[in-house]
Amino acid sequence: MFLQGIILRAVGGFYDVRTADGKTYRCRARGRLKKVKMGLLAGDRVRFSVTAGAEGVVEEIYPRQTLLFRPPVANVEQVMLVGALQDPPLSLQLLDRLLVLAASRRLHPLICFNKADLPHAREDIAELLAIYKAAGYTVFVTSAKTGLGIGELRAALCGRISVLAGPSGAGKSSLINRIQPGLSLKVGGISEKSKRGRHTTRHVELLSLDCGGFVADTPGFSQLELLEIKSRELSAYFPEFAAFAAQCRFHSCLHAGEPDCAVSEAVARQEIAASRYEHYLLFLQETREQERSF
Ligand SMILES: Nc1nc2c(ncn2[C@@H]2O[C@H](COP(=O)(O)OP(=O)(O)OP(=O)(O)O)[C@@H](O)[C@H]2O)c(=O)[nH]1
Ligand SMILES: [Mg+2]
Ligand SMILES: [Zn+2]
Repeated sequence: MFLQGIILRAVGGFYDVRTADGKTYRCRARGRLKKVKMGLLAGDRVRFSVTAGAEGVVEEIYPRQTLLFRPPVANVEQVMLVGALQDPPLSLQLLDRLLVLAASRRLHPLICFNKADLPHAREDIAELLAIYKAAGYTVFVTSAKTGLGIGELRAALCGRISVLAGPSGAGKSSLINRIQPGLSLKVGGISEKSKRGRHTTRHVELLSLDCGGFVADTPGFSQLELLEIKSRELSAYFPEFAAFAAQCRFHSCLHAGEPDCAVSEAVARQEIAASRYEHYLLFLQETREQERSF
């Protein structure tokens, strides 16, 4: 009997494969499948044969739609970028960097500002929301502590494969625990279940949501260099630049001081947020330095 499913996790040479009806099979893999790029990964959609009860053998892996290296997960559709409004302080530069990285990997990015309950949470939250909404992103404001915004966050994750990414301490694991009670993910360095919690190890795991879909809790993108991004492509990853960029005098305008640059004019009129443009220029410099070093 052949079935189809998705790999939730790899455990010591076995793969836990979840079928659409919610059953999990512990599978081995055919030897030839080990030659697949990076091997079989969490998120891979596979065809497998059932050998006994809840055991099977993975026969075939379906083409991957996306592939993340760190953490290694296949078929991720969207990335929820989580930043705390306070503790640790929010870095808009890191957020903009992660937005560029997500877009360059063809992952749909979403933004979540967490810890809205903290008394000293940023006063400029309305401004932050305005900047990122104007840039075309979907933004959530949440508190894993009080439950604020959790329903909306859950709705955005249902039915899709998502990863949560962002700095350590932002509250990614806490948010997942709120969204799907019972998972007891390790939070703030202490396992809520036991000291030997599953998530003390570094392997990646897809967690299934009752509302459908899967989410991977990650320690964040550890690879933050804009390595594979070309200076020419960079502005395409700032969605709010597009409408203006078409009006620049030069078709090849990099929006970095060229005459009649409609993007920098829009910044001067405050139609593009100064912080976004500043980060664009910083990343542009980084990508150019990378290119020069080759
Ligand atoms: N006040 C407040 N504290 C929160 C909130 N969310 C998380 N925390 C606390 O922030 C700390 C870090 O939360 P985690 O969920 O472990 O953060 P993380 O993003 O998973 O961190 P890493 O796993 O290290 O990447 C813990 O002490 C949480 O209890 C929140 O909305 N409000
Ligand atoms: Mg965590
Ligand atoms: Zn320009």
